[in-house]
Amino acid sequence: MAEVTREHLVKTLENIALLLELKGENPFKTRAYRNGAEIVQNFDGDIVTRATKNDLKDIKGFGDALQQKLYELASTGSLAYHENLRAEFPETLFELFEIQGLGPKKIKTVYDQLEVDSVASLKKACEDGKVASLKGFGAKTAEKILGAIANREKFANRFRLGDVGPLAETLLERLKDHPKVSRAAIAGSYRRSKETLHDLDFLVATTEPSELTSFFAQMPEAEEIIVQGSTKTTIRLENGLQCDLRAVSNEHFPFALQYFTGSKEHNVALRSLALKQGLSLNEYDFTGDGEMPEVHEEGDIYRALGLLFIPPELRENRGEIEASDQGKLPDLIKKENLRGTFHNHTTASDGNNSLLEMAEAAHDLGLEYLGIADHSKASFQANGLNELRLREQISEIRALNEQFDDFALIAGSEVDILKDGSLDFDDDLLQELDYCVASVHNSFTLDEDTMTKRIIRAMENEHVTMLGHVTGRLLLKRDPYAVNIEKIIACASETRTVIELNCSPYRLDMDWRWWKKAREKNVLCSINPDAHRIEQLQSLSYGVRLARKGWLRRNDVLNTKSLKEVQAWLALPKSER
Ligand code: DGT
Ligand code: CA
Ligand code: CA
Ligand code: ZN
Repeated sequence: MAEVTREHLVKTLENIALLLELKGENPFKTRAYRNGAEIVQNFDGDIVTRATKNDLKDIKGFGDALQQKLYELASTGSLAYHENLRAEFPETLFELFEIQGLGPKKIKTVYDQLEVDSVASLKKACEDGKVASLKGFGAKTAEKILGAIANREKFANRFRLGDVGPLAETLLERLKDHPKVSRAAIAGSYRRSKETLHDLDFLVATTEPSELTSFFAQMPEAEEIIVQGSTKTTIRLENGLQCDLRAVSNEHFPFALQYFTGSKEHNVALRSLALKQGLSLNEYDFTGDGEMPEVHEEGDIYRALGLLFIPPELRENRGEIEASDQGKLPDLIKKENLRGTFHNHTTASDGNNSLLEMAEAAHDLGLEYLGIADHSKASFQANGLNELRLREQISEIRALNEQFDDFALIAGSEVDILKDGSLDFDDDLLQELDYCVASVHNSFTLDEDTMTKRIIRAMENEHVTMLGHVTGRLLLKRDPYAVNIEKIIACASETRTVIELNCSPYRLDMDWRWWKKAREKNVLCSINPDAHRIEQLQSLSYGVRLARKGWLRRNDVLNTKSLKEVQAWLALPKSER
């Protein structure tokens, strides 16, 4: 049985509510499940353990039926009632829930009246004008639905870096452990640390290529073999992710690694540089007249062209070849440089671990400090803290800090930027905090100018240390809201406001393409996990990868400062930072 999490409980209850709505069941029943989902979401304590022990009686809002279902779900990992409900509908119908802006009411209408039961049939019904003529729909809605379908197609077959990371590394280790493999790597967009990827490009050096391609195709994770050849094979994993394996000789390995790491644009530029020097570069070799440079590893290829080694993250043809040529490549930040981190949640708002658990986990990772930033009261759906609860949390943090000797919690808040750019707490309270992250969590549809002014107003506040998840994007899920990043960076520079690099695999926001510009304007970055449970502190490593991709060095990142340094820095007025 897979580990049951709070999210699993919440999602199942919400899904039941949706299915009941589709069936046209009475609204009270539907609401009971939706309320139940909310209670589970916000419960202050270990709800999963309680449910596993059927110890839910004294929790307000759970009827007997709901308690029984949570018990079954938590203790067995599945719920017969839910499975049965699902079985009443065609499996493809559930695709419709992935279409943004299409709620259960609308799904029910198209299902009942047009017999739409898949994305394909919905698309057709929109194109035929049938959706537009439905009561309560209209041409505008039909058009929006088509847009959302196009979006879904655009996102299809792409994967978030953080979601594929653990499995990618497991498969790589397996290849490295194979006795016939002398070197192995993952090339492609994964090695370049792109935020989303289409497929993984494994590479091995071996004297037995066909043995390796069959080994790869026969791994238990391979759901389907798409191509199997003697030097190249492509498989599909259970989640749909494709993996290429190329098996090459040890001599060709550096060339293959360079070539298949890409990007294509970087390779094109590199090849034309080589041609100017009379060398032709391909995925196997240098060729040309005269003596060829000796190449044992990838770095030798760059050296042969008179360049310094270019870290894979920078290979996007965005100035890295020129910088390498001029000896001006940045000395990129490393994971070990991080001394602490900011923006983390606890059970006080929508997190899953207590202050102490979060502190211990951060300490175990070798960090010297952990900035707490639970939600503020306007984020009621995330159980945001009001003034009283925040003040209690500040005291609790101060008390805990008395117990630690080589570690400190830093008291903060993820304060909502309200629609007009004012903050959810007044200055008196913000002043009591050690730091503050300001974030947008609602009114996403403002036009660019209004949104930009809204955020700028927040950054102008003396107590706003940093700006959280700048664009609100959720990778492969929700587009960024409209905001002028150039102006945000200029304002961050003037007001000495830090910009966060949110490490959640869904966010990785601000986008890596902007960090070089921010750095040129002396804007500091804070690499923040936005952790809602202790395990999510691990996503710091993705943050570092994206920071590297954004050309950031150690000194460009606030949380490379030691605890003492960061405390001194926080004590300065913004203008002196
Ligand atoms: P993606 O879409 O996330 O899989 O991105 P990549 O960069 O991993 O792309 P992929 O898997 O198609 O190819 C891996 C690398 O192989 C790519 O970054 C550069 C190299 N490559 C592939 N096709 C070409 C090509 O037509 N010309 C050149 N110069 N390089 C190529
Ligand atoms: Ca790839
Ligand atoms: Ca590929
Ligand atoms: Zn947030």
